[in-house]
Amino acid sequence: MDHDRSSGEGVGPQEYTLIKMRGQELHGKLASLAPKVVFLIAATLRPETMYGQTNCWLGPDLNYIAVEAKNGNVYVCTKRAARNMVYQGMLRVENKVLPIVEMKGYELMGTKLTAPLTSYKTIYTLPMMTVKEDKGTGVVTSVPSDAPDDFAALIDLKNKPALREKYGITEEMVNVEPVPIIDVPEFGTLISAPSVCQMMGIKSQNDKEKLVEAKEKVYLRGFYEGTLIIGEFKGKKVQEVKKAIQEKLVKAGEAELYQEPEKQIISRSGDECVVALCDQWYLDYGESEWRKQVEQSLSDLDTYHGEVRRNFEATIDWLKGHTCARTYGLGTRLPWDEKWVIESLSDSTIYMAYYTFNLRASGKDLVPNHLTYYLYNHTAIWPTLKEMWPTGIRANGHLLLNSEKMSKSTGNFLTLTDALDKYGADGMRLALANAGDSIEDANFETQVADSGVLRL
Ligand code: A2H
Repeated sequence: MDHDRSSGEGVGPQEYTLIKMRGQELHGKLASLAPKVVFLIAATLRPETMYGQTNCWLGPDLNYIAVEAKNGNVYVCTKRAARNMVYQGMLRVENKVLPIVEMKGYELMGTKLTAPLTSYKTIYTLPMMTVKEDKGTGVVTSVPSDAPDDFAALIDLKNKPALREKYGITEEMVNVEPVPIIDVPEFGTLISAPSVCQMMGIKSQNDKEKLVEAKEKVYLRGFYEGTLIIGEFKGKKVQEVKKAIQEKLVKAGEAELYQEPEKQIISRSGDECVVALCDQWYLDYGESEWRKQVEQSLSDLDTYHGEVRRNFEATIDWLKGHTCARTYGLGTRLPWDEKWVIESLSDSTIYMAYYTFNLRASGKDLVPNHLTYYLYNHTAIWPTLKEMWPTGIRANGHLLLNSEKMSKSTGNFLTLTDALDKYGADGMRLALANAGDSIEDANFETQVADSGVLRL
């Protein structure tokens, strides 16, 4: 749906494992939910580290809601996460977010929880200042052995009685230690996150810059070189067991899979976009015989520019099965299922066969999608008639106006007629000649047009 976005073009979905942390004794606003079973659901990218959970993090000033899941349980997370879940069919109410309770993170501090795989029978919700409202569920599981962020936030709470007091946290709740779960050759017998934090002199979650560096070190090595030293998959490489542990948790009802946009996406109607689970029609781009024909068609094609050819090659390399239809908007009806309309980048891929000379000229942003579909569709319609295949594609950069994107919605916009009225044909020619060559963006500078006219 790239064409329907005002920002976030090319942004894809990110999958998280939601770890279900079950409330043992509920206090405050959550107490009213009994006898329902309440879970705080933590979003993680590292399900294989769940053996090392010591506590759960919440942002004290973030807003949380409780919603009813499809299975009748109650889930606590941010409203934004619940909205994605609605569209993924995870909640009981299907067409909107219906909070049963709303609360601030600080109201939930010190909640007793049971979490899967960890050796701690009870873990507590504790405050972490860096939890983001716009990522995951706003509930984060803490694995201080392998996540420097978690380790730093935990030592803050251990070292600062005033911080504990502010949020009603007792010493007992932070009386946990990092559990050795992953062996990384480079760190010897040491536990990754605490040893890297110590080496780098990290004393608190406020050491933000050092933490960025520490995370790079720990995550890369832990993931690529680490071996599990605990549990059912003991002795196996982290990379090999990640998926298996995730599946096991999901099967046991201890986790769910959830997706959200990997960065914020705003639609042209101004809404924040979600990842939705929908029926779709796919075109089988990438199928090996079909792909061979497309590679043939590309080798016969004049691209005028090496970079354009390389972009086509890279696209053909990764493009597999592509969703091609939607249920709204303008476009051609899908012939075999008329409630669908062909989405705009997949539509109009054949009409160029009518070109009296066949050169296709188009924006370079269409090479990785529409123009590649265009090659695929020509070879599909005329598998044996090469004279019907495209002979030339010339890609151009985008037209910038005074170094900014031309856009009707922002007002940075100039039509051909307006420009001619303002600067005349000569001013225009000078500004265009100065605007740039090849497939780089062309920059029309009004200053050049203006001063050109005066010089003439
Ligand atoms: B990970 P990415 Cl052991 N705010 O889980 C801040 N951090 C959040 C968050 C939020 N709202 N939601 C999730 N996270 C954390 C475990 C773990 C994680 C380990 C090692 C690395 C690691 C235990 N904490 O993540 O920005 C969660 O911490 C390294 C990337 O989407 C989640 O996985 O890439 C990770 O950040 C998601 O970060």
